[in-house]
Amino acid sequence: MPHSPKEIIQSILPNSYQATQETAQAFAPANIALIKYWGKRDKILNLPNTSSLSLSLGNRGTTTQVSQTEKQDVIILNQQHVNPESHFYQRLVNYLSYFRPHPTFYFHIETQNTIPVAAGVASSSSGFAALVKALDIYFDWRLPLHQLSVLARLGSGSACRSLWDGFVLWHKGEEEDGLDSFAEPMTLTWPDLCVGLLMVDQSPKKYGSREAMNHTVETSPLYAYWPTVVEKDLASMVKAIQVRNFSAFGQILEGNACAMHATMLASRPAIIYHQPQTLALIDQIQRLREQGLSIFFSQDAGPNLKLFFLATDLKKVQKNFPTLEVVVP
Ligand code: 2P0
Repeated sequence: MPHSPKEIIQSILPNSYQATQETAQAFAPANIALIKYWGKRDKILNLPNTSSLSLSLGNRGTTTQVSQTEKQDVIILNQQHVNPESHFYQRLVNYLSYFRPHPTFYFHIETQNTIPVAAGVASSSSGFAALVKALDIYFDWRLPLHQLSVLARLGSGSACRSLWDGFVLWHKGEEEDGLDSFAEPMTLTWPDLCVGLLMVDQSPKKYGSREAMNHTVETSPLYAYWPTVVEKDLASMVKAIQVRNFSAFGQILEGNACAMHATMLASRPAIIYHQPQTLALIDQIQRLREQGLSIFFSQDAGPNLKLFFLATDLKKVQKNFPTLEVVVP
């Protein structure tokens, strides 16, 4: 039974392959989890303890070009050469090493985010998804999307949900090798649903999500309850989307994000992503809701908020939050 990322990837890829074109390019959307992924059963394979559900952000995401170069891998992010000493470079090169057709094959990767890096939306999700899509074209593997989802997950967990538009469900899977832990699109749509980003702080996060996730699993006494919360929320969320019940959708969305942060808050020492302005905005959202405006928030591993509302309320929401960046539709 293969268990290292390299063996698992080898079991998916053809035995031998080579570049079939000079360069290949692909786009993948960023995604926001409506029901969060927080905690792994396998840290090396990024296998989650729970399933999760996300919404992709349309044309906001990452475009990546793959070609070959000599001597060492070159990575260009938003038109800037990435320093080979940096953690980002090392992480990407470590991942690329799984895909070299021979040991002295070096990659030239050029990647561009159409979502501001500072917008507080994980660019690693669209980044690894765009990369595997571009590799698939470049080497002409023609892998089914659920297998590309497995490959993307080995780069970053949430990336496995960025292979599709719309609502996407990541099945946690049961197998030790994780070949059954991939995402798939839901056949549900909701054209009126809007998402906006509310920026609080653009500086780098206090703690990276990967470390914060592991710390929560290892030290939070509330973590034992998290899988039960997710299971219930996921089932109710699917129903709310099916019948387009926005009020139920929003309550589950907000409750799930808050439960994740409560679980983190109980870690020892506590992980706190909220800043004073985050709390002020949550207070404002709750007050507006009491006044009849149907808006709800979600929060990921950072102080920024994502607002969810329906298209009919767009003008009112923009009036109350002039800095809101509307990303979907
Ligand atoms: C999510 N987050 O479901 C959750 C909610 C942040 C909060 O997935 O270690 O970068 O690469 O698997 O995917 C962020 O964590 O972590 C994340 P790794 P990832 O979107």
